[in-house]
Amino acid sequence: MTANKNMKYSVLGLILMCISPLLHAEDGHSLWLRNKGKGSVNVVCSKNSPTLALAKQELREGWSGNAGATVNLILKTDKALKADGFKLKENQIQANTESGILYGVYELLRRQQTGEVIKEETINPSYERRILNHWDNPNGTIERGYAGRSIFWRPSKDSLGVTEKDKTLWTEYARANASVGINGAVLDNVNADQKMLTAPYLERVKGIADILRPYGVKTYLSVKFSSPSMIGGLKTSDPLNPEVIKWWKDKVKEIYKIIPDFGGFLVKANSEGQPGPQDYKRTHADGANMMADALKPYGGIVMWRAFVYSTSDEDRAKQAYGEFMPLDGQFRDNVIIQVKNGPVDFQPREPFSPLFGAMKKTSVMPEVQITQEYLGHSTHLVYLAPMWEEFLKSDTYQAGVGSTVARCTDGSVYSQKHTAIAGVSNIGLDTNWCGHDFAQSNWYAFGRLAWDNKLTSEQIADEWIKLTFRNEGAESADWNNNFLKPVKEMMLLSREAAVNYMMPLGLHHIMSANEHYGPGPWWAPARTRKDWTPPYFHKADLTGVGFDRSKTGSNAVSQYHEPLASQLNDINTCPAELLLWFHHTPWNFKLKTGRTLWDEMCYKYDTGVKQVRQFQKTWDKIEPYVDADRFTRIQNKLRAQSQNAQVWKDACLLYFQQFSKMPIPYDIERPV
Ligand code: GCW
Repeated sequence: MTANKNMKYSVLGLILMCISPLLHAEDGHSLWLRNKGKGSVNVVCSKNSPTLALAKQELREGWSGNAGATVNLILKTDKALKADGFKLKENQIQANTESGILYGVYELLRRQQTGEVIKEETINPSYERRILNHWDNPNGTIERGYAGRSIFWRPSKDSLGVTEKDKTLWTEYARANASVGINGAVLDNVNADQKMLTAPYLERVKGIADILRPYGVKTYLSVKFSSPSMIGGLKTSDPLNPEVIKWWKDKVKEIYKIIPDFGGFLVKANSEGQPGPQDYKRTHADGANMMADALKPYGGIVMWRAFVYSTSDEDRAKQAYGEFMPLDGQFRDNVIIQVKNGPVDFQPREPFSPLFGAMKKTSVMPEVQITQEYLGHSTHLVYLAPMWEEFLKSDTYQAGVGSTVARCTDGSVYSQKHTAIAGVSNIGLDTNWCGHDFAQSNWYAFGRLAWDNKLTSEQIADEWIKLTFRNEGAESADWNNNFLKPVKEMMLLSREAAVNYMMPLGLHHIMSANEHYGPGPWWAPARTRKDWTPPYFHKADLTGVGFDRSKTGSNAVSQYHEPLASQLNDINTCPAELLLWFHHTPWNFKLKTGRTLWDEMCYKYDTGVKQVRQFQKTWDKIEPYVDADRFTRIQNKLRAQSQNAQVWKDACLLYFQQFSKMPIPYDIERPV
């Protein structure tokens, strides 16, 4: 009996093992690429290549325009088009490059599926390089990853050989990226392992690059600055040492020999314990330029991160600006400084980093985080496009009114040889790729915004919902009113809801230590770095709460351009959503809403909780419009999110109340 049962299980196991590569692939197909075409199409293209073959195949499989139509794919040089750009017509896609044709195909198909107009248009991407940063370690784990293990790397005991299963998975990954315009992937963690530059790992990178190439996705690597001494047998990694320079040149040559279209390096140097040029009394520019010179002959770039801060007493939010501004103008033209959207660290809400627009003679690229390190991991439904839209549209005033972050980084304001944007990926081996079904929308949204930084989060949500959830034959008015509308509303509110129940009014970095999931405003062990502890950031005491970054405090406001600097500096003109970021504010300070700071804080936390409860109700009502699997999965996640929101509210209000010593207002539900 038992033997029989075991056998039954092992047969089942075997079957599962055989079909599991397909399972992920199937699911991959079903990301936002689940529509099958409704009609046949005749595709005319005089050339052939792996990329063009994909373009044709996508058209044939996804066509839902007029049946029997003919579509022309035309490759010809046109000055109005950038490398990946294309001219779109109902029955024609014209581009300078094969990747341009492929992007045109995805655009055409998306418009057919979402019902958007298809008129004659010239479409160019906002950024030349639209890159995912994978914080994947060679042993298969992912730093801040919440969707399972790495799709690229495996436990170190496993072989590095590329399997058919790998290929299927990477093909699905590349296709999903290409469909939203993502054209680059950094395959390993910025906390880089020197192993990545050794021959067996480079061989696997080649294997990955070969799969991603036809989809126009270039591979990049994060590299450890001290590689020459760690794996090259040199005594130093000093960037000005001739042997070190030669080591990098040789390494780059070795890489391009097997990956001719390799994109370049991403470097985290002298940051959170990582080695860097400062270890040898050299500057970031010395380090970045040395690598840039090695990559230059092959067209490669260096993305050098500005996420730096030390244990000094200086306000952590000010340090990157302090370190990088003096170097403006010293970097090679194939170096791009990669700057996180905010000056601290991917918090639910931060002002934009003051480096945007300020470095006028240096290419600067934004880094946003798709994985929800500080936004509820893969448990909370938080659609991040509103946050990125807010960030990209922030006016830096650096070159007059309208110098938005988007325009200061995409080449519209300053001439940059290269432009780029990076998103820290939320992808893993989980069957739904991102842990939470709605987290897929953040992968999608990153790609769409990287392609067009003027898109609204609403339009992106609209597209994504239609592509991901609209069933064949769904009656459209009914579906629009009862699914699209409420779900879109929920998505659009979700980021503000998270800010409300986690860190409203400019509060930041008050999460629990290490995991960065729940609340922890009290966490401050004696021997920990102060600038990692929440009390360093919220500075709550009997007089008030918030970090004084005004002129009377750390003066971080001075890093912003006028008139913004003065607006932020004055407690009466500083926007309420950033109040406690810039001001230590008295508990009874009156806000524009008429409430005191304490009452407003209570109100915000409570609003956040209520918003999530509303999301639960919204979701419960849409049950008839979605398959049972996704319905239940998301319902369960929302339940957890709702409980978590309550915990955040109770914990934070009870913690801060010991300082405010004020009662929870009567119309706010009291913590239990
Ligand atoms: O957000 C912090 C994370 C670290 C991360 C670091 C960085 C990769 O907590 O896990 O390390 O930022 O961006 O370098």
